[in-house]
Amino acid sequence: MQNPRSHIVLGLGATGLSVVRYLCGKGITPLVMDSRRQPPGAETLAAQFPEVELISGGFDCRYLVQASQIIISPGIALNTPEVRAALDMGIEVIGDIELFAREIADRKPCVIGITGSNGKTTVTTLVGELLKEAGIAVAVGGNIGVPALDLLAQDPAIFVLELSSFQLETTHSLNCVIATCLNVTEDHMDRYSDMDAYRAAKLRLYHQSRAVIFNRDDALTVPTEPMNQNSFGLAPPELDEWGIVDGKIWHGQSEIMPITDVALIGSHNHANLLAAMALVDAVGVDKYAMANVARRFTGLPHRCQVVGVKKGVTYVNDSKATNVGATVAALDGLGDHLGDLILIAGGDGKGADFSPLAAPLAKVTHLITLGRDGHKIAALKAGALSVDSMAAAVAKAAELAMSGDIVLLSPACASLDMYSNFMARGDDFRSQVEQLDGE
Ligand code: UMA
Ligand code: ADP
Repeated sequence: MQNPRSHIVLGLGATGLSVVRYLCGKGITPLVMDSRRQPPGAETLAAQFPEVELISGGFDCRYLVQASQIIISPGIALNTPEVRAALDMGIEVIGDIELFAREIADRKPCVIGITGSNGKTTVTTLVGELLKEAGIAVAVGGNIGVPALDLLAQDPAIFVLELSSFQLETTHSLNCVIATCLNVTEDHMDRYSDMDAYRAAKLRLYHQSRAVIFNRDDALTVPTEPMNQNSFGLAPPELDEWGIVDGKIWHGQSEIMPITDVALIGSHNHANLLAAMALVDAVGVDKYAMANVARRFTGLPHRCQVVGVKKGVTYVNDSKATNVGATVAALDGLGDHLGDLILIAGGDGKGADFSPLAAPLAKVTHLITLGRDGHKIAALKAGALSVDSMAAAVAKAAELAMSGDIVLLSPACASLDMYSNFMARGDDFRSQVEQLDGE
């Protein structure tokens, strides 16, 4: 009989539950531990897997050091003392993506892997849409929301996985058909000792892929050793690269489409589109399918998405810009637009250094700030206006804007000082825009 504590699932939540489902499906009953007193998923676990024991409110080292395998959730750091103790004893500690990789190891490579600091969800979704357009059966998951192991039931031709640095730390044998690291900018510094460690976690993906696509405009994405590589970037391409020439997307010597036909806005999103095209090219998607999707994919909610045009003013919701890097990208991406740019920013800054915003703020004609740390952003630009609600911010922006201008909500901050999450903040912005006069 199986030792009931040979497999320990560390962390419940979405990942832990998917691991329990997978292991129980294989006839293995794991022990689950979570440091939280009431971990999310506990009720589901009790209802669907009454035979699985859950220890909550802490990790019990006595069991951990006797396990044969520990499957750790991405939200738990590998240097947690109890986990370190198990690692020091030589016990295998892996993540859900590694279990997934082992399950599909006998198949020919069938995973497209996507990582990066910003743009992962956009590119992952785009890749899924491009494959569907080409008639390829696809399952999309990972950090984007559906745990990878839950995708196995769908048995598609291609799995598209959004992968966080946390997930990559505990993944060793993914064997992607192709993979990308879109960009590397500061994030999750509470989990990493420095940028090198964060970057190294991301670039682990390259070593688990037959071919890699890097970003020519971001030196930190360039592979550190020779491999089967190609690149995307906003400048003209050389050889077989992906890039832009005179307002048109090109793949090497082949013209794909004019940028004016692309529904996504902002040059960072055009970079995302190039990355997605480069990835699906490797599995045989043709340029007609690429152009069809690019013409209709307007982006995901809350990520530089146009939510209305009123009196000729375009309103853009980028509420997902919860870090400085994302707002810098939005300003760089939209800053070359001909009309004025009016920015609404601020919220819970999570202790971030806002100084990288100073230079891109030169592209902004009017800055309107709100939220707990709005004043820190306001201090970077003379004449900034401070308001105390989204309604006031949108009303002020509408008063200042003229036909041809863009009003951008891109807070560079988390929303938690004023909203339950970034979606609620973006929804408030959209509803204030909808209430403005004009078509
Ligand atoms: N936690 C504890 N104790 C535990 C286990 C978790 O305190 O014992 C905390 C973690 O510190 C974290 C939270 O619980 O704050 C959630 O962690 P988790 O590992 O249980 O998360 P899951 O519910 O399994 O969701 C995870 C990803 N979350 C994280 O990596 C934090 C989800 O990405 C992902 O969609 C899901 O697996 C399916 O793959 C979310 C995310 O925020 C969107 N990711 C980060 C990001 O995108 O920046 C990396
Ligand atoms: P992720 O899944 O990596 O968080 P998203 O696609 O959800 O990425 O976008 C998150 C934020 O980053 C949004 O504000 C979006 O406008 C911005 N963003 C999207 N693509 C890029 C990019 N290539 N570079 C920088 N910022 C980006």
